[in-house]
Amino acid sequence: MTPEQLHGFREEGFFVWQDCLSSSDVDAARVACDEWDADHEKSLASSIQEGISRVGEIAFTAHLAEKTPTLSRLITLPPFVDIVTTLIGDDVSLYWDQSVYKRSETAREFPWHQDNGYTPIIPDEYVTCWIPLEDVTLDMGPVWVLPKSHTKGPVEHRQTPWGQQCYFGPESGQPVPVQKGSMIVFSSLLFHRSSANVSTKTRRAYIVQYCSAQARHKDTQEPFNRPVVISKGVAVSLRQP
Ligand SMILES: O=C(O)CCC(=O)C(=O)O
Repeated sequence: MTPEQLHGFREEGFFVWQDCLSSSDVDAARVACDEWDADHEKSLASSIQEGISRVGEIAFTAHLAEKTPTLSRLITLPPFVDIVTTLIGDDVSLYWDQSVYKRSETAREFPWHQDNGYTPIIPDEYVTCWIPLEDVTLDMGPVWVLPKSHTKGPVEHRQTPWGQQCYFGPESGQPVPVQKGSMIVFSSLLFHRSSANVSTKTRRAYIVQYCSAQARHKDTQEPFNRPVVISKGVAVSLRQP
């Protein structure tokens, strides 16, 4: 990471790392995510809504890296190792990973939240990498951020039918359209949302989040116990089934 990127993360709560992934690595991730998403969409067809996923609108498909060699390789490529050893330390766990597919003409935005609003841990801050699986333009429902909002620390969230929400004010924030091969790196404490997809294409993204290997559940103080991906500064392979 450059000093400018580190400054962006600390001061603004995010930065975009331009052109850090090869086209072939992103294509391979997209092929894998497309398959998992197609399976998930089929199962959503019978339940309509599952958590915050809604058939024909938005699908969050989680824990893919542990069962997909392409993705377990992706999440320990050098840019990720650089980000997490700089921002978290030498012993790092996979907090969560998921594809997020927002279908064409999904009118509803995904509401303002901090990632901490879902499953909070100690230490509070962890790191989210939002990876577009193709160019994501303004009309496709990109991520919007509220710069510097991470400095508020963890804030209260309200459960809404569309997800946890922590901000109901007038600020619209800053859109972060991002091209294939680049990614958005942000603090789990940063307020962010994603807007409507008014394009004719499904907006496809893969998200991977990292936390300290010593992390604990905030409510129970129990160890968080997620797979270690960096040990003593070196990438560790996730075991595949
Ligand atoms: O990709 C999106 O549309 C929003 C996803 C998001 O903010 C999240 O999963 O925390």
